[in-house]
Amino acid sequence: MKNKYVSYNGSLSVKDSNLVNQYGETMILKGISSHGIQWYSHLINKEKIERLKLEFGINAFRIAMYTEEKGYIYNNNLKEKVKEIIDLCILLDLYVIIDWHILKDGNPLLYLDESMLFFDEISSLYKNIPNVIYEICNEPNGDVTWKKDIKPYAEKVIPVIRKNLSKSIIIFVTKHYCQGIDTVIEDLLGFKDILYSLHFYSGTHGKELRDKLIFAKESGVPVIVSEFGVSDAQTNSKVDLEEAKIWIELLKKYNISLFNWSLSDKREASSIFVFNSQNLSVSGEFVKAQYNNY
Ligand code: IDC
Repeated sequence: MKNKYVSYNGSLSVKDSNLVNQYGETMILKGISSHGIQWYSHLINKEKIERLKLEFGINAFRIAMYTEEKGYIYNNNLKEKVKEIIDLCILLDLYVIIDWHILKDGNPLLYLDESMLFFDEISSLYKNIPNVIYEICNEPNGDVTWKKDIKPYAEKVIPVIRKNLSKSIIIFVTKHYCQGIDTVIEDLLGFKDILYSLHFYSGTHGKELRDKLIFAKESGVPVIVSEFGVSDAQTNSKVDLEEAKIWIELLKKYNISLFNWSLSDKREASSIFVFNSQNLSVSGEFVKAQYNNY
């Protein structure tokens, strides 16, 4: 990879089980995820994103658009915010993930119609723009299964995007908060250029989930870590940097793209900034150091 930005790498695709650029060279996306844009979009501006580019060396950004919790379902104006951030990322030569951030709404089928309309509009608007990557679902959870709910959702939404543009990376989930990377191999989607997401929080997820990742990679599953935190997943109250290091070493071994949660200064361990400040938190400093070495 001569240069990590969009102007060089162009339109991405999946070859064998790896992410590649327009020349077929291995490609790694190194990014930060926003926090929920219904709460923290004031932090997403040119100055901050340029700072992340310079200090963390990111070449990608993820826009977390929650559906519930005062998210898109209740406030369609968030779509305008999404477009603004996409345009900013285009200006800064970055890849950008649009994340349909289901969470409390554990079943992606709940807002299927809204999702189809949203992705139809966005993918037709950004048809010829190689920057944009579509993450059509964040983390399914609760009483849902791959066969009954999760896969059928993908089979409805992906064709909507593909009708507007034949190429572009689409990120799809694995079951139970993206912890099921070892089981997708049994029933892969029948579409090209799909990356399957694994999410980890180093204070909660350790060797057991890493073993699933190793199994998936060795079986030829294309994987992306579209969200990880160096804190625990539930209380988000303290970091676990030792475990995070082991994780990042493993991702490096397989050239896996990764997105850190999150660009915020909320009083929680995974925020990259200290509460109410522009100073990097313990998590922020750690991720910055790791990224500069990734
Ligand atoms: C958390 C935020 C927190 C917010 C909560 C809303 O950090 O401030 O109140 O969502 O429900 C995930 C989710 C991500 C979570 C994060 C940490 O994708 O939305 O963010 N997490 O709990 N999966 C595992 C952990």
